[in-house]
Amino acid sequence: MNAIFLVNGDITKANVDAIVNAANTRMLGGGGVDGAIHRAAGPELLRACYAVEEMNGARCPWGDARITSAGNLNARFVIHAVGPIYDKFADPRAVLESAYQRSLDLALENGCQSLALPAISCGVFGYPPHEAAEVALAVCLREKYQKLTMHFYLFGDEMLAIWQQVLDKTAQ
Ligand code: AR6
Repeated sequence: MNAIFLVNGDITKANVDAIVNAANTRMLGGGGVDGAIHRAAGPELLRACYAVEEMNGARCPWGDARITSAGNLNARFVIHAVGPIYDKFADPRAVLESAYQRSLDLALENGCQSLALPAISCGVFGYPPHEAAEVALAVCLREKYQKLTMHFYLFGDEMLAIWQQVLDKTAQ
């Protein structure tokens, strides 16, 4: 059984091998969890992001992820994942699924055992939280990821309750 824990809290306080960030394609910080992660990590994280190869202004395509060092965070890595803007994609579910999958693959490839993850796309990008929880947890429950310990950091009681409900249903 894959180890998935749900926390109501600030992901920048996580003590894990890698913290997953809900980034955008430029990967140079922003608002929401991205802004909080960059503030807590300090300028080393921004420098590490600038060093990621860029193509036409994008360091990370939609539905993909990139890994960097983590600056002052209590983690070895930050994994920058780019989820969909819900209203801009014909199939946002596939893009969100891919963003989580690529993040977990990068974690495995880099020898991580523990991860902290946010509700990617559930803020500014407007993804409905119930559907997002179904997508995220289905990926995390795959056999391929059973060696990972995954801590979802969710902001607020309402968000936590939604994810708990979906986890209880999915993990049966
Ligand atoms: N810890 C855990 N969760 C948080 C934190 C935190 N410190 N801060 C916010 N959240 P969002 P997105 C929750 O908007 O929708 C940025 O500008 C938040 O309540 O951060 O993927 C990027 O640069 C919500 O549930 O990410 C992109 O441009 C969830 O994290 C864009 O926003 C995700 O909300 C990405 O939008």
